[in-house]
Amino acid sequence: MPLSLNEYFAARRSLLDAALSGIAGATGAPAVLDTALKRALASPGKRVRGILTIAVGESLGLRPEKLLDAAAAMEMIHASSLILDDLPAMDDAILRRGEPALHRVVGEDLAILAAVALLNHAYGFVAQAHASLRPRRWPLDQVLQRVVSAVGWDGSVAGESVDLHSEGASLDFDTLEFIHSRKTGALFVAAASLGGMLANIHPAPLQRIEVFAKNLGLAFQITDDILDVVGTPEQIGKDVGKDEQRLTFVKLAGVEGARKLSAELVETSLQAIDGMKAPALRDLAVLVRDRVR
Ligand code: GRG
Repeated sequence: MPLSLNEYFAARRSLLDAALSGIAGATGAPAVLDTALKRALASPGKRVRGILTIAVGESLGLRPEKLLDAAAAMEMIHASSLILDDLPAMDDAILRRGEPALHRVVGEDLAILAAVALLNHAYGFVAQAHASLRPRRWPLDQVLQRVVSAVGWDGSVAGESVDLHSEGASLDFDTLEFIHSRKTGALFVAAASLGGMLANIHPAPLQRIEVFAKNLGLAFQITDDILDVVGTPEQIGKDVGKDEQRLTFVKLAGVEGARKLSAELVETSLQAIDGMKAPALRDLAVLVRDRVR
């Protein structure tokens, strides 16, 4: 019998949590850094990006266990971006995942070093996943390039830099799309592409999966903006009202307008995979549409 929606995500999330705790238990880092890494890897994220990697690979016939290195890599990249984003020089956050932000526990120096270490080793895990799965159509350089550009100066880092320096920029859809498709959407696209490439996907369906993930990532970010306004720290596990200085979809369209936009993007993402045998991806889109944390 197929697993129900929540059972599927709970089951994949616990596989992934176990993989991350295995990584945390074997870093070999000096004790001071190891403490920071363990905290970062164990903190209770939703694991959406890693589950996206698993769900795409699984829809193409790979067993979830085969996708854990790649999924862990995506979560390590995401964790490093959260640590950096929370620093006083960026968002100056107090709370993350219901716990004090990492720099408030281990200090800014070790938090930065942990973020750099996680990001660095994430690429190692992508390479390891590629070596064990050997997808014929996708050589390692192409797989790595997808991840590199999602993170680097044309990806998440680009989005964050414009976001932080957006004072005076015009509040219009194109500017917001530029920031958020890079800040958040790009990692969703990389996570989905990675699962597909490791499962040896053909180029045409890969394009459709990428359209799915891009729209879903943007919808996810819009909901994040909404929760920053309507949520509470207890509910979402992080500070609220942090977006006052930033350009957000809520500022552009109001809460109801942003909700509508997010629902439309989820619809577009679902259309992109219409007819594909990927029920977990459809379920994931619905979860993103309806999420309250
Ligand atoms: C190292 C990838 C990398 C980037 C450096 C700091 C920075 C540049 C980018 C910040 C990007 C950022 C924080 C985007 C926000 C994305 C977002 C919606 C985060 C919340 O994601 P959830 O809700 O968090 O999935 P959990 O805690 O559940 O994992």
